[in-house]
Amino acid sequence: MAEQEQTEQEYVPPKVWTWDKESGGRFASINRPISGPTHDAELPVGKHPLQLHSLGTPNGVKVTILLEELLALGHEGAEYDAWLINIGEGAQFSSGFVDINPNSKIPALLDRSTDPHTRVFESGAILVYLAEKFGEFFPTDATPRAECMSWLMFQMGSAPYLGGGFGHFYAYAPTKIEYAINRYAMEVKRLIDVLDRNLADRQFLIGDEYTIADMANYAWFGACVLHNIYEAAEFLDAASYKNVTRWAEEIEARPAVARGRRVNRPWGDEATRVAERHDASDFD
Ligand SMILES: N[C@@H](CCC(=O)N[C@@H](CS)C(=O)NCC(=O)O)C(=O)O
Repeated sequence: MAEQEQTEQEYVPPKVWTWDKESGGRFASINRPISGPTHDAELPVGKHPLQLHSLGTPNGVKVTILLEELLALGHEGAEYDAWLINIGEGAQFSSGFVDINPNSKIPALLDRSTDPHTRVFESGAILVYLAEKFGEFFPTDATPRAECMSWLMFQMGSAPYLGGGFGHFYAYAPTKIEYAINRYAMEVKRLIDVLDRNLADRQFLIGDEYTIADMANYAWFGACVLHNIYEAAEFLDAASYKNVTRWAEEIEARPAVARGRRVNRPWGDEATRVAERHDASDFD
């Protein structure tokens, strides 16, 4: 620890940063300071209009939960092919993937039912696109719509603190840096408390209606309070957020949510994995 503190104190940033060594943290091998493709490869195309290229992380499951909810309501046009993008192997840097997401992050969607085809990247944008396309889970009246958009953007803005900040420094960084862990633990606890207070007298984030804002926030904060993400539930005292826990449990009990959580998940219990989804029968 003393050695670690000393190293941090001794580091004097150079005038111009250069990429001369890997950070050593988990996932370091896929981090680069430049964007764009690393190799040529086409994306596969399935039989449905909606082609999702993703992985079952919190950002990925937001979209598969919405698609399964839409299908549960009978929207046949929401049938989709979910292809696996293995980010650990750099599949997000293929030329085909970069064509639909220049930011090389899952999830990315291609809607082939439109002319020209519509590409959508950023999970929040995909949720809004699909909710508008099918007229579900996104209120049309201005006031609840603004409330829904506000909680959706709250989630989009907080994921980098929860994942990129807290998760990275608590679970993935090569050394435990007290300053960084304190900074992000403080912010993450504050964010969960924002949700907890809002949910004290609301069933869902905007009130009585279940929306895309719930799906997005559940994917990340539900993982915090129900699934010990980053193995930090005890550290963050997640159980103390009673309203968030009640809300997350209610969402998780929905059959469409259970299906959405299984898609593009090549890890975990073999009986429940659905690495790629092309048909409802893939869940059998
Ligand atoms: N703001 C983006 C974040 C997406 C994101 O960070 N995806 C991660 C997996 S959860 C990823 O693809 N990482 C690959 C990489 O960083 O190279 C969104 O919400 O869609």
